[in-house]
Amino acid sequence: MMNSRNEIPLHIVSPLKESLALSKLAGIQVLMKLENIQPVGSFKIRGIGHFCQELAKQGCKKFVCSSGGNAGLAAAYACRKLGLPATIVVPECTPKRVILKLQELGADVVVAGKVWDDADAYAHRMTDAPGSVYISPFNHPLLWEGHSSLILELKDSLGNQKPGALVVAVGGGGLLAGLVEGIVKVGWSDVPIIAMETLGAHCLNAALEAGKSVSLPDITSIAKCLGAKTVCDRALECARKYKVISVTVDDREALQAVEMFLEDELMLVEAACGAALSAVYSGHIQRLQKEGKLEKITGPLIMIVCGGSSINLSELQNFKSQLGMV
Ligand code: PLV
Repeated sequence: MMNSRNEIPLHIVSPLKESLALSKLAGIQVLMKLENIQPVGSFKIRGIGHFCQELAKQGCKKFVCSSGGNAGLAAAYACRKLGLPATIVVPECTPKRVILKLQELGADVVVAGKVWDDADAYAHRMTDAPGSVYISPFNHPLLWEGHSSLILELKDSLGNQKPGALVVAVGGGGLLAGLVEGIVKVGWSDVPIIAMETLGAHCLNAALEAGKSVSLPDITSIAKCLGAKTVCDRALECARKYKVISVTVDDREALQAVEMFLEDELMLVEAACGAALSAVYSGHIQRLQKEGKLEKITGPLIMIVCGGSSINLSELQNFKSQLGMV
């Protein structure tokens, strides 16, 4: 997506590729939108890159971003490209490796609080004083506009074909809000979106059940990058207004999906992304159709492979033993 000044975006046009393994399991064609190969490993650069470019144009000189990891990496990368300083505030559960990556990108890193919400409160305090701009990992119209570029690309790739459904992981709901913005822009607003969360990070599901915005008491899922206690209002509004189907999975399903995806596609993604993949690996798509909650899918199923850098093989092993899977 080119913005008003025709600057080159900081994200890449990601490949759209069929997964034979996922298609076989789902019984319909599954196309993967490979956001895991974006600069710094996730879709986040779409929204955050756009946000930082726009605010830099307005004269902002310094950014502070709270993050579970991936938004911070995107912010650090964007600021490096723009030649501006970035401070990233992450919770204590953030792996050392991610902190090192952030520092290698030239960012200052502050570790504050147990979960993302605590780090976020700290980042807000840091930006109370004038001079630096707060970046939310998911809650800003510029982020949603940036994320909507994913759908514009999809439209280019698919031509006249319309997706049967989209599958997406939900944390604070920024990606979901961006996808909805995109489908409205291209005239696909009737395409169902399967919104996947892990239990213990299921803030959208909890809000939909309660019929209003609610906060989870704690984040207990291993998918820390889905770990916002409260979903953003815009995502909740989108979930009510459009065909969004909320599904929760447990950590084991998400991790199993990560492992199977590694075997099938030779790509390693975070548990946050495993939550989305488990829609097929755990048979939720088929179940929803059987239960009549999802209409018959006529076009390809688009799996948003959101990615994530907070994982390596030894961490995957650690999570497996933590969950009694070895
Ligand atoms: N992660 C945010 C929020 O964390 C972050 O700070 O990085 N998939 C991956 C790999 C992610 O990193 C995230 C968000 C999501 C999915 C969910 O996106 P969202 O928050 O826009 O729904 C607390």
